[in-house]
Amino acid sequence: MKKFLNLGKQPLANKYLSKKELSKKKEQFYRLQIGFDIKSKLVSIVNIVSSKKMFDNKYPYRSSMSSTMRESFKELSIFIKKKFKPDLILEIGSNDGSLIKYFKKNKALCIEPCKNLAKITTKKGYKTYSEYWNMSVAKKIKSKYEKIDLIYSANTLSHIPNLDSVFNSISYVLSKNGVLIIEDPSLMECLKKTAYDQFYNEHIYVFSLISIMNLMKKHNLEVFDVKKLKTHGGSMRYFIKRKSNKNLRINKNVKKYLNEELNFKIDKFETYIKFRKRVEASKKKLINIFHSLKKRNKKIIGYGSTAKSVTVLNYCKINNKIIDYFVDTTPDKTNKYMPGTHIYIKKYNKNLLNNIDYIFLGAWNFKKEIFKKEKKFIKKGGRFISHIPKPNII
Ligand code: JHZ
Repeated sequence: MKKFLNLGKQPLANKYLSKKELSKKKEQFYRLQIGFDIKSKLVSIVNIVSSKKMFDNKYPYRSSMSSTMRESFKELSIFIKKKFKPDLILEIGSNDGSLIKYFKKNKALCIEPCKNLAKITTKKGYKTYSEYWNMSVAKKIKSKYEKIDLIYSANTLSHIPNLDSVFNSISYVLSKNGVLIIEDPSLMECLKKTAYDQFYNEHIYVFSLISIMNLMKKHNLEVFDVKKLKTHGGSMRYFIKRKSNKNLRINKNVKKYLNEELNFKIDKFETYIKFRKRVEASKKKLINIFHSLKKRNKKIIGYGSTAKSVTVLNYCKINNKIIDYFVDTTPDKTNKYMPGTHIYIKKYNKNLLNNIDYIFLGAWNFKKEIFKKEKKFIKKGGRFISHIPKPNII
């Protein structure tokens, strides 16, 4: 693996601190470097933090916090039922049940290692295994359920270190003609938008179609369709089947998107060196914007205390002296402090936007949704700061 980016020492993105934890000053930092594997074309972080440290019984992120994601899961559930008519669906990384709630309880299984989240789907009546996805839980499932004909996993497989174990376990439980659907942020979109904040300790990988295809070859699986999504700043949904399954034809999108990636030189190391240069320029520009606004005594807050903004703010050293507070709707993030920068997070309430000059768009991936919601702030002359695709005031 060849390293191409160093994002410095970073705290764990979803470890929001309570006042007590803040005073203990025991926060842990990890070097965040990114590399490119010349052979497999896989982009991944270099130092991997153990899953247990990141995905515990207090994991705060909830996939149901935006209407964009709620809508995306609803649409997908309709599509899955119509197209694949699964008798039993298994979701790996079910979070708070935003997708699984559209399936009947006796036709769905959940895997969710974070106990606080697993409790939510269990309470709603879904059989939930609160375990990390691996062969041991796959064996448990296979011994109870004979035929799993659809496996779905969004924004989860990119968080698991051992991909061979991930796909061996999937292959073990997936029925002969079963379908695997995975979706994760798209590497090409990340590179195009200079969205270096897609890298944090949880995101061990940022997948491309080419890297997924190479991986699938090792497991006798193959991508038979790909869909581009607008979610999470640009994601890819991969539809995968066993190579031996000839019932499903390979859609021409696979070749088309693969060619797009190759034309973009996603398989060449030089692309990543250019990306690094854009990241460094982006850092300089963002720091300049914040400092010049602060010199003019402007009041700045943040909107959406995302994992992504933890990377940006720590990399650019923008702390609680520059951003007064963040607003967020997530119950387990509010009344806490952002990792590393210690910016306070307040429970969202539109009055918190009064008398604010600038808002840093931590959740830039929900720009459309947020701008629609905050029309009043914009009408009153309030402006947003975004670092995507280039640091700017909008
Ligand atoms: P959002 C997380 O990343 C972590 P993050 C994880 N590792 C991952 O892979 C991706 O998700 C998928 C808030 N918000 O989705 C809610 C408002 O307050 O971009 C969230 O805290 N008001 C699992 O954290 C945050 O913004 C709003 O109106 O980068 C969005 O977080 C909206 C729309 C959002 O993921």
